Amino acid sequence: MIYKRSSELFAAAKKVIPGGVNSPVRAFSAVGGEPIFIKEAKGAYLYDEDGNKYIDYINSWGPLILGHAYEPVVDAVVEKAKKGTSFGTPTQLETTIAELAVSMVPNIDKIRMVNSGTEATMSAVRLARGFKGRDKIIKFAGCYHGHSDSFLIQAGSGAVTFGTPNSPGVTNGTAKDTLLATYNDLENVKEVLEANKGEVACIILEPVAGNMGCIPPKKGFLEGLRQLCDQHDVLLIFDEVMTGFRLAKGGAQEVYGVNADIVCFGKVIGGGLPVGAFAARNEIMDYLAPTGPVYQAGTLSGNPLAMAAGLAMLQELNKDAEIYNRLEEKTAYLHKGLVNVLNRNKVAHSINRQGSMISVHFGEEPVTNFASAARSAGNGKFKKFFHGLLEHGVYIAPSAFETWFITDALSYEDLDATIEAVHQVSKEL
Ligand code: KE4
Repeated sequence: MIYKRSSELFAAAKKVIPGGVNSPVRAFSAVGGEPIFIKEAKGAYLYDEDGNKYIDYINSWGPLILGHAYEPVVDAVVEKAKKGTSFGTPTQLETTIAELAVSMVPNIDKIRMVNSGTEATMSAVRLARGFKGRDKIIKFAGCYHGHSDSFLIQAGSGAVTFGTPNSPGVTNGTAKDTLLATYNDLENVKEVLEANKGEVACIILEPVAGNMGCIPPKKGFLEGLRQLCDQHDVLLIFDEVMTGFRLAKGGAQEVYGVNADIVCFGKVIGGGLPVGAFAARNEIMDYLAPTGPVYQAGTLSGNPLAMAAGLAMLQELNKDAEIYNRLEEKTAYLHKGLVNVLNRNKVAHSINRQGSMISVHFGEEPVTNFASAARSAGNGKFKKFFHGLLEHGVYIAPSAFETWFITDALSYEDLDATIEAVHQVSKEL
């Protein structure tokens, strides 16, 4: 592949944008080399500024579950834009999409729209702290909930002590209220709760982790968290920014049959435009301004243009239940093909999958938490794998800690081409 034009554009970008990107993971720092600049996209394909075509497994990090430039979404946005993009007033459209989301997702009565997944999780944690009148939260090492201060925390000295900042600019004052636990380890969560009795407002997690690669919850893990939250009077927050409207209409709550107290959304709910949201039963959501004392706000929250995209997307997902079966079948087909070629080339690997989320990990051990994901990511094979696939016209996330997102726009020919590319690349791993 020729990347001449992308390289020129990257040089220009770096002069006026930090690192040349508006979000760090796009800079290819984890895999080396320079990022490609995309000119346009349609369906399952990306077209870069040098005219190269790629089968896309990132899809803007999850939102474009039906493929790029999906016509019902594009048409809705174009029509809405002609009538104004944002008024800063209530609009009927916001009620329409809220009613649809509430009808699709179990265990929520009201939903508040925001502009990103970060805003959704940040607001959900503030609401939980305000509702419970407690300061501490528990999150899991390796789960990513966006870049608000309470989440940019790494494990503290002991397993049950408070966290420490993992970014300059995050204060120790903030970090002390974030406790770290180990994903898929209920005993550890029990320890942390016992060591902080009566001080924890909520536990927040990705019900299927997508930021350590894809890591599904072990059998009983989510149910166990629900029980622990009930025993300790703690709110359970599902960060479904990735899984919401992707794993099923009702997301992970529907798939696993476990009720969260607050659910956060992003990505798919916006159909490719900036939308995040958080939702819960009346008792909790009515604690939010202006009906309750917990403050939260946003100039462009629920703006008509983004709501038009989100509503068109949710309507498509709501009317055709077969979409989720097709996504499941395509992902299972890809999974089987990848196992075949990696085994044929004698490449030690494990593949994690849930619904249309899948990830490939190199090494012998299963990847079930952050530590095992980090060991697998550290063996250097992923870099070669990523660049080899890029050369074969397959675009996966430029980090071993990310997930592949399967879209309904992918054909079985695309999947076969991807499997063949992995076969060719893995010969050299
Ligand atoms: P945003 O603020 O980026 O919209 O959402 C934050 C967020 C919250 N929760 C989960 C589970 C998420 O995966 C994310 C964002 N995901 C990353 C990809 N791993 C976004 C990509 C990026 O940072 O550019």
